[in-house]
Amino acid sequence: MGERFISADHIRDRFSKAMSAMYQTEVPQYGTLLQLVREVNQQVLQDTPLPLPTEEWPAALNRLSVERHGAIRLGSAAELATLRQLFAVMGMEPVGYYDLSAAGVPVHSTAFRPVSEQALQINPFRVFTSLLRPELIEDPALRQTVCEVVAQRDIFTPRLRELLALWQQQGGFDDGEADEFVRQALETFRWHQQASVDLATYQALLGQHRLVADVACFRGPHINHLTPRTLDIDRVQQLMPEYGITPKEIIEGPPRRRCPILLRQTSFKALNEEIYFADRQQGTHTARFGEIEQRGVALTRKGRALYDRLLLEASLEKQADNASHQRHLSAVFAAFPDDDDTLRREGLAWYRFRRNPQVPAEPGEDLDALIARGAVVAEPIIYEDFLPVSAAGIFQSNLGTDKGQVNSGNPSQGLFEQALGRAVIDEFSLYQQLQQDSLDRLWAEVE
Ligand code: OOG
Ligand code: NI
Repeated sequence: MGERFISADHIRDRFSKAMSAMYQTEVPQYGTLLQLVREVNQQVLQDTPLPLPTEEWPAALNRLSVERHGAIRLGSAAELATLRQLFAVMGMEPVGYYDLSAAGVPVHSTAFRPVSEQALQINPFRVFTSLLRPELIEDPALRQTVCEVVAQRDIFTPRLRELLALWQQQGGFDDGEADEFVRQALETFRWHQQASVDLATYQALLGQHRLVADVACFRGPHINHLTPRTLDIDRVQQLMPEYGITPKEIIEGPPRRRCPILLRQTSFKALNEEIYFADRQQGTHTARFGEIEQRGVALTRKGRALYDRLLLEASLEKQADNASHQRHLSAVFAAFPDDDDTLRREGLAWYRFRRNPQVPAEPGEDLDALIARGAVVAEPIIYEDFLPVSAAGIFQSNLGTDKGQVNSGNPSQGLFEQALGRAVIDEFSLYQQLQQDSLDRLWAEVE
């Protein structure tokens, strides 16, 4: 890349900040939530310093302060294919395949995100991107209406399409082009108070499935939430009402633990917003909400299988409120080791290894011995992805209890990848590579 080009990581950083600023003006409660998360994170950091060498604090704190994910829902393969190019400009690649039809939601999804360690450190911005599956809409007439209204819209500005072509040609953007790209890209994610269909069509689609109406009735795939990362989700959940925000009842994901795993999430319910329809009638639509999350160590396939099994076991017994849900979850998850040493030795979670220069390494020592003597520190590799069961819980808390009529539980990764125009990256291979890279560096240092 020529020197005049701005790096993909910095374009992503600009974009995520512009998106956050836009969403704060669109949904003021999101701004309040950011403030609350900032305060709680500061408190946690005062009480427990980061478990990292001090020279790495500034980068870690910067990452924490910019860290967010967003979510959008697309209507067609063509939209997804162009969106993939838009995200590629920002170094965001499709990672993972999520089948939400299992939860009665007629979409399947991936997460666009940076993948290298360095890129994640600069700004780990991710966008959970869902694609509507019209084949799961049972009523043929409604299915046709959806496909028609989606085919008629262009969710990208003409200038954005020009900029994407320019980027392909040049292989990058200079400072001015990068700024213009960010401005144009933002337009795709903006909220539209005007629906592109009349009230009757909206209501028909709503009757099929709320999400179908959300995808098909607007000119663009408005960002439906942005999620900051907190270091103590239980505390934020508890404080939300004091800040005038009503959280959803249950915190999704694993229970609170000494060694946090995967990710825990909670949200506040979607706003009821005024909409003007194409036939000038007025109505309301609920789509946009707020969410927070706490991230822990990434699990191996073996660890993930154990997580899935315990989560299923816990779900067999429904609990009345969050406190009893969390107590019950903790009891079931007693079967999941809760110290880094066991998690690592049993191959349940991924770690990054680093030399501790204060303790000399003896020749010929293996990893366990080096760690036991403190010559090497095993640091959890953070989970950067999503959890389909949690996502389904968040979808459902916003969609209400009516699940809508869709055929459920048939993943179709092949169809998704065909629409995307490439294969999604397997998230486990990324974590494995991060761990292996750190081991290679370690042995190069020790030997
Ligand atoms: C996406 C929900 C998934 C998460 O954090 O699991 C998600 C949506 O509602 O479109 O964002
Ligand atoms: Ni989310």
